[in-house]
Amino acid sequence: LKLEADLRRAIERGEFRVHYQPKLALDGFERRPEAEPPLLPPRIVGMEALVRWEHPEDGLIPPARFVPLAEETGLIVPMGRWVLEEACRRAVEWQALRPSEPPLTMSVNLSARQFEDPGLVEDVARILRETGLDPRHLTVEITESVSMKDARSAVGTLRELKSLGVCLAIDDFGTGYSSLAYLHRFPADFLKIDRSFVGGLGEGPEEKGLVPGVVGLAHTLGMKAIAEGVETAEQLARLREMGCDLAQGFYFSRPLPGEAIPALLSEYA
Ligand code: G
Ligand code: G
Ligand code: NA
Ligand code: MN
Repeated sequence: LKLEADLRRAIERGEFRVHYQPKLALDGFERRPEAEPPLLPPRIVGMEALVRWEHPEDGLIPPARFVPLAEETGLIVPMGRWVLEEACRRAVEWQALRPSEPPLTMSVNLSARQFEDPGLVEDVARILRETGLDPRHLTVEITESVSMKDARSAVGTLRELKSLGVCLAIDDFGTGYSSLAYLHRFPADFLKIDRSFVGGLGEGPEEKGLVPGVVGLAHTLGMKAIAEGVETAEQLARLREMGCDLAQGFYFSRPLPGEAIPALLSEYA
């Protein structure tokens, strides 16, 4: 109960922080079928915004410990607006650091309550306008379970978001119960392979077969595949072999405070 009261005050007091984890393009992204190209080093092409709460007494609290409560109380909606605004502002700032590179993209997570909020599309449009971020450089991530909870109405909301020009990602794919009938109607751009599958790469034959299967499914549906939770060079090598487009994980970088990102960008330039 104290946590709930604290959470209510956290927005007014500005206690939320956003950390950012880079998304890297693997070589498969630009592979030409005729040539056997040398492997280019992975390049940072985007960031995922991940919220934290800097509690005055308890220190930095991870989202697993307060997002469910924020969701229950509805506080996730104003909190999410703040995260989105902060992330879009940062994206514009960091794009300016690399004027000759393709513009860095920003990904933001939306929970069920946010996704169902009738003001969502208007909020996203307003924040894009106010921050000046090109809609094409924003990706909204919703989990497979949120997208399938009421798949018919989800398709409608996804289409509205899409009509703003933003990109869409289906997060934690493989952990929910997807209907392939709906999945192929989702106007999504990215399919994020849950890290529990990526962690199994290099183990038994079943685990080995699953990830290329999902990469193939993404491509069949006209989406790019993103592997989450890449922790080892071996996992990265497997993912490149199977043509996975993008990767995220501790192997490249943990989520970092915004202040640390300019240095990270020059390290991977
Ligand atoms: O940051 P961490 O690696 O602990 O993320 C854990 C979970 O919290 C992830 O499932 C992620 O989707 C969720 N999460 C992180 N940031 C946000 C956010 O800004 N909004 C919402 N709705 N969920 C988030
Ligand atoms: O939205 P999502 O639930 O996918 O959020 C990503 C979560 O995964 C965050 O909690 C982030 O800190 C965590 N994460 C990111 N990279 C790795 C990784 O390589 N290994 C593990 N175990 N967790 C990771
Ligand atoms: Na996510
Ligand atoms: Mn995920």
